[in-house]
Amino acid sequence: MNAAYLSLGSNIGNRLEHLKQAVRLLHEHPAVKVKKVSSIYETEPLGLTEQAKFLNIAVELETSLGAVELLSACQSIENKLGRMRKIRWGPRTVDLDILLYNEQSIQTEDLIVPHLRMQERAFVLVPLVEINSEVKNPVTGSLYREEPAMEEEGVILWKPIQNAGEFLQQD
Ligand code: A4P
Ligand code: MG
Repeated sequence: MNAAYLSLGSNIGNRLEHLKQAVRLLHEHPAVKVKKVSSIYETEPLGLTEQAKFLNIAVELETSLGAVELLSACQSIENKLGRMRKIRWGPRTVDLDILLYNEQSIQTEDLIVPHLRMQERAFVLVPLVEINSEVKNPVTGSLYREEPAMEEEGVILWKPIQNAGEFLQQD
């Protein structure tokens, strides 16, 4: 079995519903088990700032999929939930990024793990560290909770979540 961490974000329409559907589809995948879901954070848009605020979460998965297969599974969930792949860094119904896959460093044309910009983004780090405060950058060995970006503003706790079951059941 492999352990993976994902970051999910949505800033269009019913943001919570999009995140819930994405987590549900992950969980329904026969080769994926959702182990943990972070609290839900409302975050200021980064990159293209003239867009709506995001809801962001992190999830921990157990999966028998290889990293590239996991990326395909994430992309098919994005497509199913109607993501329009038009504007880089632009608005999206739901975006699923692979942050970490075991303790591997992967660099192919389509997949880079650890995710390239994760250590600079509070909207990625805060939910990730909430579900695992000991998680480290597999390349540098540094703890993500000690990254300076953890202290940045613009990441507000929107709804606390205790466990994956609670996340999937709430309205
Ligand atoms: N790709 C390479 N590595 C990975 C990986 N580890 N996980 C490739 C997922 N995809 C990976 O991604 C572009 C390509 O990245 C894919 O084809 C895949 O092969 P995309 O999802 O199609 O496009 P994108 O998401 O628009 O671009 P990018 O560069 O991934 O943007 P980011 O970095 O994901 O930024 N602000 C807040 N507050 N919250 C957010 O969630 N998200 C973004 C998107 C910008 N600002 C945000 C948020
Ligand atoms: Mg992305």
